[in-house]
Amino acid sequence: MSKNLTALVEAAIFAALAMTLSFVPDFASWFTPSFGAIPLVVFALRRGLKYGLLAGLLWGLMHFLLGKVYYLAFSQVLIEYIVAFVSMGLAGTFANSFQSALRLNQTKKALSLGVLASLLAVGVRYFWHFVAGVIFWGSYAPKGMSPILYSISVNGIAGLATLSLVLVALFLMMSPQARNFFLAKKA
Ligand code: 218
Repeated sequence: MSKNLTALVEAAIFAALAMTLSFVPDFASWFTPSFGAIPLVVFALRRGLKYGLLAGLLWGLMHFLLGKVYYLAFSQVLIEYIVAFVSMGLAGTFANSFQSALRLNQTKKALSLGVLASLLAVGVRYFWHFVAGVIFWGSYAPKGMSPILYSISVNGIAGLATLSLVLVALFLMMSPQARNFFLAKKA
């Protein structure tokens, strides 16, 4: 198989994996972390920005296929299921430097780049959920609470919880065997 085709197939597989994890029940309503962020960040660090963005897009689109979309308005759905999910691929910005550090056994440097990648991806994604929260979800705020404060609390906590999951996974994947999974790109 050509290299591009392999990466495309992997993007579809990782988007599907992320989507499977989106079926973890919302045990904490909108505070529930996004487990699918783990495979998405791992994949983006393996294949880079272009394929990472594609996998994010596919993950977002799968919500439509499987009826997992919370619809309040067209622009809200666009922001929360396309823009926000595509943003997860931004982790791929650091794929080259991350993989170079791994190849040189600079584990601490690799981990720092991984943290940066996760922070960017999860941060930008939840920024969009925050924006949508202010504009569209304000009526769900407790009585007397401003939509901005409500959205910051909900999406801030969910974003931080998601980031924690991704960071734990990344840390575990620094082991000498597991780290090889990241090394898909040319040196
Ligand atoms: C305040 C608030 N409540 C709910 C939402 C909707 N939201 C939040 C996070 C993630 C997702 C995508 C599905 O996992 C959605 C739709 C919000 N943005 N703000």
